Amino acid sequence: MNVEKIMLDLEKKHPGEVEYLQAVREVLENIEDVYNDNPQFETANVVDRIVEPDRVLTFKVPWVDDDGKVNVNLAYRIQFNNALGPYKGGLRFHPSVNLSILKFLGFEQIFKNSLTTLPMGGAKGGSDFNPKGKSDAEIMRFCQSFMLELWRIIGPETDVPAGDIGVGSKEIGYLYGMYKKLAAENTGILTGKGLNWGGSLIRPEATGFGNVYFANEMLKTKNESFSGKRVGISGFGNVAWGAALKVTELGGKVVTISGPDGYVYDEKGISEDKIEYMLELRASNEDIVKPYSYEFPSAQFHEGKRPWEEKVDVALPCATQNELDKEDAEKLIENGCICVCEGANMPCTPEAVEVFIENKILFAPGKAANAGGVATSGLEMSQNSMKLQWTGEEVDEKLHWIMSSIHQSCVDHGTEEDGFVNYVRGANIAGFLKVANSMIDHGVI
Ligand code: NDP
Ligand code: 2IT
Repeated sequence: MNVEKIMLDLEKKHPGEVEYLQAVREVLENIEDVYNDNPQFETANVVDRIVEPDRVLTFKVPWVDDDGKVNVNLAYRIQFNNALGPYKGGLRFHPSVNLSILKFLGFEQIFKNSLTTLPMGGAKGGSDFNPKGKSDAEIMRFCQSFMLELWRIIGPETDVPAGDIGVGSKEIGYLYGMYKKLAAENTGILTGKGLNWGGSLIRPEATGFGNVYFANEMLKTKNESFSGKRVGISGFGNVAWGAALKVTELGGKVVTISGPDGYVYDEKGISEDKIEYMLELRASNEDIVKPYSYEFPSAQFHEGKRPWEEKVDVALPCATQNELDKEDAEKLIENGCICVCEGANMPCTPEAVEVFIENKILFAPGKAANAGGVATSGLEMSQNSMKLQWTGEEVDEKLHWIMSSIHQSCVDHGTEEDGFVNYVRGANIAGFLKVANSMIDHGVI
């Protein structure tokens, strides 16, 4: 494989798909040696087959707002690769959604799902619909119209969607209701469901908890722990909330959260009722984190800024892609940060990742460190198939085991001669090998 040639061809075929091309380049650069050392991959031309999705469904979603006006949004489902199991991955509702962003997320999901140890392929979907400022009735009508198209290509053994940015339990409920009606069945399609109708305990917390379990494993390799550590978190959504809960439980102090409007710094620590307040903020349907500083006077709001300028020991970027750049990375290093563990998907730019790796600090990519969400979705699917519900302790124990095993895979495939663990390389190689070998087993299809 020649990475530069493949990237040139892809850039020609998919001009302007910046995020997708960024995600593909990262994987290819990291697997290049392993790929070229194993001629069976080239013989089966795995690389050309893995970088293109199996199929992309694009559809329009017409819906009526509360004023009676007819609106139209664009929507997609990218079924990327099903070598390991049914297509699996979230749905994102955000005005920035486009084909490139969903292709990057679907591509990442292949390797992430492979790392979880569970049988799941990779997919992603969503729409440029903005749930902010919409009434519940508008969100319901949008979700119903969305599912009127999507239901044709999903199913419990073919493609199982879940939430992502802008899609939480409310949206999953409306989507599930419409699917159930159309398909006339109740098999548990969609994960992240409500507890009363097939959901799993710990799924809401899972991505954040898993992220902190992973960071804890990284810290252990340096005989460190969360106890007494200052932790910077970005975002104030589902992942940021779960991470804040677990960091606090492990004795760390969360000092920042952020939104598109800026970040909040709270020297007293964001814990207990302050973490619960994050749920209110997210549910308020506003696009801002600023109200936190009115509610808790110990906090300062920094308008239009990112949290990475604060002095922290551990950074957990949990908001969105490319939210931490080279300058932010240099600032974190300058301030003595020892560990950066991605809760969001691809939150650090390639230049930022380079800074972390050059400085040999602990750095984990989202495809390994935020896999706890989809892993617990996999556990939700298992419970649905068995028609039973595990206790929260059982699910948490399995999640903990899965995160430790992902950490071990990264160590096994990413340890360099001097003992430094390159988690980016480790995660990409471990995730890729399982998928590539399965594709070869299945023949050219
Ligand atoms: P949510 O919708 O719950 O939260 C997203 C958060 O990020 C919101 O607080 C949002 O604010 C904020 N945000 C959006 N854009 C920016 C920005 N430019 N700067 C700062 N904050 C911003 O989504 P999730 O918590 O579920 O998702 C967060 C990340 O984690 C995404 O990258 C997602 O792909 C990833 N992820 C999610 C998983 C899950 O199970 N939910 C699993 C694995 C990864 P606002 O709403 O005001 O825009
Ligand atoms: O990015 C992700 O892994 C998710 N949004 C969760 C996907 C899932 O199917 O639970």
